[in-house]
This record gives sequence, structure tokens and C-alpha cells, in this order.
Amino acid sequence: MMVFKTLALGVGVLLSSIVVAKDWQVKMLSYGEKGPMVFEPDYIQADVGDTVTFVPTQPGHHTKSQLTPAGQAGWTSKFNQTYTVELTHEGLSLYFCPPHLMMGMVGVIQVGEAGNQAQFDQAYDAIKDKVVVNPERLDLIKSQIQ
Ligand SMILES: [Cu+2]
Repeated sequence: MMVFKTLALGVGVLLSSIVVAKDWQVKMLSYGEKGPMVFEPDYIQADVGDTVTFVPTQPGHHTKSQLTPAGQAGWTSKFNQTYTVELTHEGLSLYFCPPHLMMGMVGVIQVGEAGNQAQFDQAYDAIKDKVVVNPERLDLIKSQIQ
């Protein structure tokens, strides 16, 4: 019985130390909780090894990265298609929906520490210049970075 208890404890410790990679689902929407033309959620805090899957919940959207951390491949998905990004490196990614950038259809993925904050700030300023409707939405997204 004692042997069994020790064994069970050992297995429990082993299981709790295994980190399970998560798949984050981001809906691409023409109308969401925060108004027209949104990624939902528009900010994700993830870990290396997680994936983000962009889901064409409503038609007319796709996703393109503006900035990724060093080592993380950029992406451009096709219209109306599910697209999965594997998060391979720590840092911030900034992405948008090309036809709706001017309406503030932008999102951020944070993986671990925001080590590339300076590059992010530059990319953010450049992209915010192109947003005509709801530019304050970008500030709300940015304010979530930790
Ligand atoms: Cu869009």
C-alpha cells in the first residue's frame, strides 16, 4: 500500500509538470462584441509551443502579420480560410486584416515576455497611421500588453 501511494504521488508530480500546448481560436468577424471588423479576442497571451487558429466565422476576412518576434515566421492567410500559426518564439506579434485595416481590424499576440517592445512600438505607430475608424481601439489592444 505504501509503495502504491508513493507511486501515485510520483505520477501526480510528473503529470503536473507536463505543459500542454494550447490552441487559441481567434474569430474573424464583420461584427463582434467590440463593433464592426474585429478579431475576437484581439489580444492573446500565450506560451511558446501554443498555436493560434484564425477562424473565418464570418466571410470577407484574412490575416497578415505586420511584426513577429525574431525567429518567428510571418504569415499571410487566404480569404475565408482557417489558418493556424505555431508560436515558436517569445515576443509580440502584430497582425491585421488587410481589407479592414483602416477600420481597425488589428490584433496582438504576446508570447512570454515582450522582448521586442521597441520594434513593436514602431510597427504599431506605422499601422495606427493607416487606421481611420476606431483608432482608439488599437490603444485598448496595446494597453493589454504585459
Ligand atoms: Cu477583415
